[in-house]
Amino acid sequence: MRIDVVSLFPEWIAGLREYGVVGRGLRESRPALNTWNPRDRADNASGRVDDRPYGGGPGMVMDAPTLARTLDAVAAARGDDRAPVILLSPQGHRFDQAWAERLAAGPGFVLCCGRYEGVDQRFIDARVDVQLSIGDVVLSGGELPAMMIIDAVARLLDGVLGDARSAVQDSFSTGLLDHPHYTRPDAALGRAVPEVLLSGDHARIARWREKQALGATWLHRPDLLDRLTLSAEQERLLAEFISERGE
Ligand code: 4HQ
Repeated sequence: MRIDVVSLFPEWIAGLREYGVVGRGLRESRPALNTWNPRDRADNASGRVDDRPYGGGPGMVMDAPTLARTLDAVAAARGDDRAPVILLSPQGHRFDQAWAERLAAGPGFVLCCGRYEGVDQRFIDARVDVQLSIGDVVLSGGELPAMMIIDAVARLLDGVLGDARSAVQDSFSTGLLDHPHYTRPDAALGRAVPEVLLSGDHARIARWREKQALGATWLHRPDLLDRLTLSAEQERLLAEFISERGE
């Protein structure tokens, strides 16, 4: 997989290579990450890539021709695959695990990061395939959303996570929040580890974890439960969680 990022701050994006399991994957081209600075394709000596908005108002708008020339260079470097061009924008579809899985299954993609007030609408209409948003919050640029997307996608690729089960068991892949985790020591901060986790009874541990995951989702994200059809066993575990909660 190949990911290209168009950004006025390419060094920030490239910093992803330095940290964690995704950093290691990127260093080993899983996925290959390339950055493109629109400033390198500005048509003026000062490297200006923005201009004042038609109609007036505050701030600056990234100009369409400079971004289009940058995308032309990306397309030439990628060759002719059908990689979608994605613009990070509060107007986009909400990025979630389903989007991460969809993108991880494809040939890669091109992320365009806007700055200032945004980008000329003609660039969006002519060259952008899909707009994605990381949530209802206003950021100063598309770089952090782009980095979120790269992280979420890269960790789904083969060989990026140490243990393939990690991705399968993730919250949202199961449709539920995660169960609690504990490690040594067995008494910490005046609290014990739940006895079942020390029992060595793997079936009982699996049931306890499933019950905690269902319970956490019921408590904190009931909207996620509405989207699932629980098995009879899951219904029973959740009912147990709810009744034990009162005690
Ligand atoms: N932006 N999800 C870039 C965002 C945003 C978001 C605001 C996009 C500023 C220039 N992007 N413009 N939320 O807040 O993706």
